[in-house]
Amino acid sequence: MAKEQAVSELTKEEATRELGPLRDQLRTWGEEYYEQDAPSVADYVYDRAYQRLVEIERRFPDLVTPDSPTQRVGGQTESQLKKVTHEIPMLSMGDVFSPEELADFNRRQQANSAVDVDFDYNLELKIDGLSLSLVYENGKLVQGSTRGNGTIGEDVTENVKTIKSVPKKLSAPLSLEFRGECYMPKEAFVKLNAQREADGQPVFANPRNAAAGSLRQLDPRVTARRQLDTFMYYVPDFQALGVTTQAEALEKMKELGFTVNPNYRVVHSQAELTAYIEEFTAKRNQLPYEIDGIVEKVNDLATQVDLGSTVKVPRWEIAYKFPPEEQATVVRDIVWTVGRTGNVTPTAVMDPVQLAGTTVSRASLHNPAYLAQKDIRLGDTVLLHKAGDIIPEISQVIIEQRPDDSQPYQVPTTCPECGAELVHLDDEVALRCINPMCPAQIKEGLAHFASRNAMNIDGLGPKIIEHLFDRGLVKDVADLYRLKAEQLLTLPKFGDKSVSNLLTAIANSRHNSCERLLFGLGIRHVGVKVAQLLAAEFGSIDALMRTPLETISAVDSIGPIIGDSVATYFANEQVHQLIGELKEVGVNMTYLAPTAPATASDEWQDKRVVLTGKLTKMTRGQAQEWLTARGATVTGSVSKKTDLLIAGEKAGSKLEKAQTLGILVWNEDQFDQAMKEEN
Ligand code: 3B8
Repeated sequence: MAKEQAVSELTKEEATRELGPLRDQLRTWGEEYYEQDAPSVADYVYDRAYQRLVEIERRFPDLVTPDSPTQRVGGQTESQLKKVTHEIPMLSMGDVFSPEELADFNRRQQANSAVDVDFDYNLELKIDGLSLSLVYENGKLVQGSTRGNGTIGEDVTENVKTIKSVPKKLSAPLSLEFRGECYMPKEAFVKLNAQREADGQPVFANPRNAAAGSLRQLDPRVTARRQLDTFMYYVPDFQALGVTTQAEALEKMKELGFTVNPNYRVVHSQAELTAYIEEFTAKRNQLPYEIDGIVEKVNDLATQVDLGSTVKVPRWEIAYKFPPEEQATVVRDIVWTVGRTGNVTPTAVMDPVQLAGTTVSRASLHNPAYLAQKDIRLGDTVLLHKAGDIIPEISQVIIEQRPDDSQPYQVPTTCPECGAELVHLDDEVALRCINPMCPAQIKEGLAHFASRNAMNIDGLGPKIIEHLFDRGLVKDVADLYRLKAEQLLTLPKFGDKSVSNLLTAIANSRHNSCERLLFGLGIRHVGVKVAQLLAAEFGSIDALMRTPLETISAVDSIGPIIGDSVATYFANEQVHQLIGELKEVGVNMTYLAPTAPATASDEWQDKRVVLTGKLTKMTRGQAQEWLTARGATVTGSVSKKTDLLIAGEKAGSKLEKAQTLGILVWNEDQFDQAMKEEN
């Protein structure tokens, strides 16, 4: 970065020259941030530039213009949501960037007040979300709104009602407004972005943008799926609550049913203030939500009133913003990987650096549009940070350090795995390989099919799938069920035991309830929950295949996008063929509704069980006794009528026969577990 000239050394001409572009830049960034929920730079890049504008304007007050970004309260509102007027304006907060500046602020605040004892401060974590106003009448939630520009916000009442932590009814019949922060937990943010990337949607830059984008939806069903959460922290009319300090107000809000962040603390001295800052600077990465600083509030509410507010910010509170955790490094390569859905994503490979506790050398660049917007090139020095404290992300290129011979990066036009032409589907930002025979997609698809939430085939991970695919043993998911022991024995590090375990795991997956298959097929927009809903609603894959689009879309919380995706998938002739093959190899196609916990006698009554191999945790006699006591029949040979084979060590021909017949197989541990659970 060009070394910035200190504001104190600027001549007025230099300041004038700098102000125009600086304000333009801030306006663009502000629009991206407030209106599109999609900033192109990290927050501290914006903060730093804004801070510089403030300093220049403070030094040359006659250069302040009414349209300067410093003269606006909050962001603009520009959306299709209904507008709400805030009777009491929703202010933002002033900020400082070092503990020294904070101490200065406190000295000035104290000097300007009539009170001559030292203030008690209530310290709170600064949650990185968006401000939320909740209005209650007689204890009933009647309105939820965003800050908007501070005076006019957006009506998000229906959306807010989908947030679990927002009480629809208070524990007392109050008519009052409450304010707080709406945020997205880190984990939900990571999952949402992974899903969006797979769906070809642009990803959110950080949890706050994800929260804003999720709350400001026209369709509350979208909000409902986004796992938003809240921490409430402010009551404009505190007298109505009958409290005298901020800490009491927080406690009172808890009693009323709100969620209040538990990490607040009243401090009485500079030493305690410093200790709090140090404690949470160290803990911030462990918290399940993102914080970007610490809020300091004068604890006594009457003193808050005395101190009052400027047009933009209260004088009784200030935010201390954490220094950015960022590292400079050099981009050495950009690699492209093909996902299960054909989504081809770029990843920057950089010189490794330490960042927020881990070594980082890769950062997703998401899609070509993102790459182009940031204009990231090979050889560029970039600043890295972690979005949501977790995901490494390039915040900006340091243009001044770009090599002279640098060339814009050329996005590939063909699939790195199969060479097929890459395309953009519909309005997707994602680049896709739409070759159904693309090996990368098939392998990813197989791994997804076997994964824990899908068919849950233990031991069938990506490495083994790679081997099976490369040897031509498995081309689609039905092939998995046709694998033979001899074939698996040719895999590296595979012996009798591992072969038998894998075959058993594959064979057992035939008995899964069909929502696992439905999810495992990898239909667009069909996640675990949707698969469960569809399976429960229609009862079988066949029934679902016969169901028209309108009927699927009409299912509660399904809707037209998912409905269309499912109907289109099952209209495909190749899909019919695959389902046919899966039936042939004995994969269950029906929904096995989870039953109420079976009573001991129920579960085993009339079951035909075969014991084979050597048992180590019990004798065969004990196992037999336990089973027959519960109404099961223990037989000596495996047939189509057998319900379960319990296979101990060195199980031989009976195990093989059970596997060919598609009979459920347990190992001794599974049986032992079942015995324990029942006793
Ligand atoms: C008054 C009080 C704004 C805020 C406030 O975690 C006001 O208190 C505010 F005008 O924005 N992000 C907090 C947080 C934010 C605010 C706050 N308290 N803990 C936050």
